[in-house]
Amino acid sequence: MAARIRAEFLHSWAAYEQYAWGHDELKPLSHDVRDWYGESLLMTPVDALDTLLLMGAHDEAEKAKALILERLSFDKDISVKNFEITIRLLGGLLSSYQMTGDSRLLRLADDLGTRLLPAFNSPTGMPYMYVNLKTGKTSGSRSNPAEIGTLILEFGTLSRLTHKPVYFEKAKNALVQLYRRRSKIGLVGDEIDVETGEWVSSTSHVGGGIDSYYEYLLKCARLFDDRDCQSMWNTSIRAVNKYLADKTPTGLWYGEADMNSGKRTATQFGALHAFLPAVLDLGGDTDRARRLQQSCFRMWTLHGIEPEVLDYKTMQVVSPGYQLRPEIIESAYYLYRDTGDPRYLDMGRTFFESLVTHCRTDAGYTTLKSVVTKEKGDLMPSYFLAETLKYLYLLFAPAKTLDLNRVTFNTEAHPLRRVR
Ligand code: DMJ
Repeated sequence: MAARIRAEFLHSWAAYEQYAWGHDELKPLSHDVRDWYGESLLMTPVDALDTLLLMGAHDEAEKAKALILERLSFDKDISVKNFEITIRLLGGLLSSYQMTGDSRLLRLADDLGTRLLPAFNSPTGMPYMYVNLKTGKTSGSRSNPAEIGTLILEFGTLSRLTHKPVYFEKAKNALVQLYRRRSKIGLVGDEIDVETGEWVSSTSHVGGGIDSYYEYLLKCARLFDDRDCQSMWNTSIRAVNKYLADKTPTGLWYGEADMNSGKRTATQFGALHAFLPAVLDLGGDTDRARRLQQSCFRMWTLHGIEPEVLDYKTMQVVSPGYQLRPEIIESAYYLYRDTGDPRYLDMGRTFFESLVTHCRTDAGYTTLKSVVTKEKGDLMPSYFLAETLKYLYLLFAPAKTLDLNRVTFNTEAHPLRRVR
């Protein structure tokens, strides 16, 4: 299985090389490219480099690294999303630096970190959504917990490696400021104004816009031995389990509730929510993690591949696309490494066969517009190579390929090691 997954990774990488070399992302059906900001920031090569290294694809890794070192420049007059650039580029550069020891990758990370720092210059210290890489001009005062609270692993590691505490301090302050604004019952909403510190939306859930905030509370405690993060995680996960968890005839799910009253507002769960079994398991709650992963698997097998959003009460698809997302595979990987239960390998086989059957094209893999009709979209997001195929590969590869006890994955599956 590991060899088959590696072969599919190389099929996808070859397509990127052939049709999109030097661009952010490949559009596999049209053989066209997608550059997020008009000019390329090498999203796919930076995101994919540590997967190439882990899979032992030495020639491809060398070529990708050479491209990055030759062409990647952040001296660009573009306004970028702080969160996406941090998790994909800063995270990718840092893990590749730790894996290769090539200090030029760290220099790029340091330069990028410096350019992103103005994002934190809001009245509350919570970052604006966008920052211009050349001028430092910020925009986007309405943000969300995921974009505010998913920065500390990357900024913290950068601090440790460069001996510049400012990165860690800014990201930690943002996390604390957000946590302080939780409701009386301990939940957060899914939109907040970083200038006023007021919530714009009081809808609470564990899906997109909030998801990785929780992930980083726990992982910050783990990577940096940070007691504040540990205590913020303990308090937060208690509230999440109390108000968002929903035991139904179709299994355990985590739905939506109002952050102030705790009242259930919707019974929706989707591909992004499927990160939670991994995080619950990492936090020591294997029982809930296992039960939730069973529900996620049910969501996957309903139409032969998972929808973006499902109503778990009616089991009707709410949002039918499949964006080549990794979360459910990531959870199978954590659970397999923790429990050794072969059911997670079986799940992995199902995930892989579905991907090959429905998403494979002559030029890499593509998204689906609908898991019901299986109509294809036209994009291979960089996280497909950074995360989806990496977690799938690691699920089947010998455990020694990567010791999970010695790394902490950022939310884009870039493994970060502790820095003494
Ligand atoms: C990735 O960029 C990250 O995993 C992020 O946390 C959520 N969205 C995508 C994958 O689905």
